[in-house]
Amino acid sequence: MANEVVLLDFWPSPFGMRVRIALAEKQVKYEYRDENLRDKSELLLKMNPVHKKIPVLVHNNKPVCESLIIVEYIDEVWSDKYPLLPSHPYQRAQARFWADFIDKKMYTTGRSVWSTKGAEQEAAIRDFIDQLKLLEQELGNKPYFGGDNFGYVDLTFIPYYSWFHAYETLGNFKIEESCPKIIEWAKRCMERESVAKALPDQKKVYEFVLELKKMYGL
Ligand code: GS8
Repeated sequence: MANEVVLLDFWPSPFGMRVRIALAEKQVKYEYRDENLRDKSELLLKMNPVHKKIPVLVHNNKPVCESLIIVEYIDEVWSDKYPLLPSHPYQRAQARFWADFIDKKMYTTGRSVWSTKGAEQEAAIRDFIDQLKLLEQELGNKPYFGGDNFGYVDLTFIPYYSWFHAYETLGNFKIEESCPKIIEWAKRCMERESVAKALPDQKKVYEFVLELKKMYGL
């Protein structure tokens, strides 16, 4: 089977970064298309008519949508390469549980951190730190959420590291003070080529968040 792979993405998207990391871990060659989300391409609207969101993986002209579903698809299609999900059903269920937790919480809480002020922002920061502490507890003394190997939960969570500087600067707090092990883990992940190449520079994301704030009049 020919493998024509196109990724519709947007560079600061933590959801897109997950897919970039997965494709890199599997050594899949693909065409990267950065979308303008203010003026979406015909291809994006055709490939994701339901949500009209990136990322979309177009594999041999067929779309797969939603980042975590895309990552699982990649793991199944390129099953001969570096495994992302654990093979044991119980461990797979646990990995999906934490990926789902990250998916439900990080983006929205992170957004509250950079988009609010005063007491509302203080509450958002507390919430954000509480979530990181839960994740830190789950990590324990393991090098990765996946144990000895970088895997599905690591790949789901690490994209937010590129947003940490924006959260910290706009919220005036330091993640490392409350969650040092999360920062150690993030730095360990950044040593992987797949991660280092997929994540944009933290300063660039910060500039992007400033633009977003201006755009939304915050
Ligand atoms: C979220 C994708 C998403 O929010 C996933 O893939 O996991 N649950 C989905 N994509 C955003 C860009 S990142 O903030 C997007 O495409 N937004 C365009 C829009 O809402 O119009």
